[in-house]
Amino acid sequence: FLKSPLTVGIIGAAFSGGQPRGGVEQGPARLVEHGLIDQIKSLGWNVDFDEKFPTYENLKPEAEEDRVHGILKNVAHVAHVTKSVAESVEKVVKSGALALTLGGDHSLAMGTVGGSARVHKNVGVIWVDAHADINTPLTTDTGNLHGCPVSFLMGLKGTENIRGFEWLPPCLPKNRIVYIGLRDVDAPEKRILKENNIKAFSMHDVDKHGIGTIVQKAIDYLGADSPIHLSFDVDALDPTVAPATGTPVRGGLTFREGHYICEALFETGNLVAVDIMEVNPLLGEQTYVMQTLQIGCSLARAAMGETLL
Ligand code: 4U7
Ligand code: MN
Ligand code: MN
Ligand code: MN
Repeated sequence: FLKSPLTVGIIGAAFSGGQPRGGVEQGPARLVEHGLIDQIKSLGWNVDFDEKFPTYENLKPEAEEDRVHGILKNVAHVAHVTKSVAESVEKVVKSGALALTLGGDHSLAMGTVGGSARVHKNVGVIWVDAHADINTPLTTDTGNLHGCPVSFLMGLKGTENIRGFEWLPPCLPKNRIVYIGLRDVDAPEKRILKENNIKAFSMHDVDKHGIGTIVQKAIDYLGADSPIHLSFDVDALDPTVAPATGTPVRGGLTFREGHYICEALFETGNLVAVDIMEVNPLLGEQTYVMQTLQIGCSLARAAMGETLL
């Protein structure tokens, strides 16, 4: 699906409105400052990136506009920002380049997946995360939209008629997503996964079968000729590996398991978009932040063909 010469279009999505902790909006700039662009160039890719990080503050609505959706927080702001991200991703994917979105919180995936689904109707999503992010406006306990993007993409009950999201029609069928790394799934989310027969591999499954088998099953499930969108929440990794993130959960993927997923998906030749999400450089001590930034960069490189030998 990618044109040669291989080109990556980078979207620096400096946004934190899908959750309450400040700092995650600084993820993209810090990843770039860490050398990501040159690292990618040295892998032989052309890089299309304007070095600009929209703060999205100009898309912030009036306070009243955001108070109309009960428990959901910052609805109008998230809706405006994700709409803009969808347009950016769509443009990159349409051009035959890989869309690499640097987050920012995971509500942004409404925009990233929404954007790639506009180009590839049958896109398959591999969602690597400790969480299922499939709460609906009717099930969410926190009201944080970074816990809800998948339900909006699928158009599950309760997501219809949320003002601001008119731009996002249901675009992700229930059988076009596979989860890897789950270990902190809310009770209503478990019900949604079960009722809709959504493919999900938990950490238990990774332990039982090994990451090689799990990734192969995920690829087979989506189909060998399906375009793939990888949405990688760094909290899928164990907190000892990627500590600087807003919602860490013990018992996650190892360094190698995380990278293996990226490498194996690159090997399919079918990747059209990659999200590296939830890197928060304001959480934790400096050494932990550096470690997390380094891993954000190396995951991206792994998804772009960096191999060890
Ligand atoms: B992330 C949570 F309740 N499920 O809905 C929620 F546990 O993008 C967490 O995966 C969501 O980091 C985590 O708020 C969202 C909570
Ligand atoms: Mn998560
Ligand atoms: Mn997530
Ligand atoms: Mn998180």
